[in-house]
Amino acid sequence: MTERLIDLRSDTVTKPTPMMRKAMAEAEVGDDVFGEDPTVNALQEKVARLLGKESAIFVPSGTMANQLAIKSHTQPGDEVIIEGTSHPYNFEGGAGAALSGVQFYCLKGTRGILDASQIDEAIRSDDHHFPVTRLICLENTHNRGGGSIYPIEKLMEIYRLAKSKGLLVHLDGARLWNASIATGIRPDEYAQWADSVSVCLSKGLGAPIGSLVAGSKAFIDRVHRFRKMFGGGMRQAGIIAAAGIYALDHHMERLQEDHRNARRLALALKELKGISINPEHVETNIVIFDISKTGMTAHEIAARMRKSGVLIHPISQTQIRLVTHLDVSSQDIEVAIGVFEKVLSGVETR
Ligand code: TLP
Repeated sequence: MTERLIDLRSDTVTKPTPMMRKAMAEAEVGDDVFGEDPTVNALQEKVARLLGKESAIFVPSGTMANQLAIKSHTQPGDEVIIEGTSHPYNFEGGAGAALSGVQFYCLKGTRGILDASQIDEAIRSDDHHFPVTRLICLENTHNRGGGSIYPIEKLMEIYRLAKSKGLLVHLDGARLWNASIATGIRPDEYAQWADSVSVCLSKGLGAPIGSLVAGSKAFIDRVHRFRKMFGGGMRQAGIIAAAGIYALDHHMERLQEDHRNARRLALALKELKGISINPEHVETNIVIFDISKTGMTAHEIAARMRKSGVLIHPISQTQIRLVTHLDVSSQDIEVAIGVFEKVLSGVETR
């Protein structure tokens, strides 16, 4: 048997549980391109309800969800205001430019979080020299911000600003569930401050695949057309939608455990020589920290950790990201902390 690895690279690495696989195997299915898959329809209705939107549509990935939203909200040449470390701008292969022909206006957030006043300054005036500002894209929780949570008042202010200027707001809510469980603010309370929301089932919720975009009925009709164009129309997709329904019903509340594990990791890392981290900044399941004073690169540390069975994600020469999830227990976290202590035991500086 191969040695079991503790995989802290991402919450996308989870494997479906036996009960989830059972739900998938037993799912009623039909051809979803004809709108005839009862399980996909049930998932779409469930997520629309959870987000307080008229309609939702199932798509294969978070990237497709975000890009369909951008495509459906904009015209080529439009400008999209976004935070500079955000997922749609950095980690979606340049899709905004390639598929929608939009240009991004990047702002610098505090751990990914923007203020309405910053956005206000970035909105273009009505001048033929300028691109047309059309859309504001936000991310909650913010991945590169270290799983940071958008304060709901800020979302409200930004949405009100957008409406006063005739702009649209899209929320990348790949980990909106984490924000909701951490704060007790319901997903629909967050979603009311956006015209469209994308959510993922394949991150902390532990489904193997699947995301949704939610919004008004007219907007989702437009997304549906582009989903077909992008090749995202799926057939007996109830098999994977069933995993999503199972995940929403059974894996939501337990996100608290992931948040506790992330906090425990952060507190332990803070005690290690050469590591800089503020555990107060760890609000959900993502832990990002700086290793520049260890005398090693992030990749060297990752290689040493891997030899002892712990996988971590170097996100730059000097920064490492850890993500807690369904497939790492609190015991695994203690083992991972022990391995960090061993790998960093020779570090002199602090
Ligand atoms: N994030 C992945 C990687 O792509 C970096 C991860 O390991 O965190 N929005 C946000 C905020 C995301 O974090 C991700 C995935 C996506 C969208 C895209 O989702 P997928 O991978 O399903 O296309």
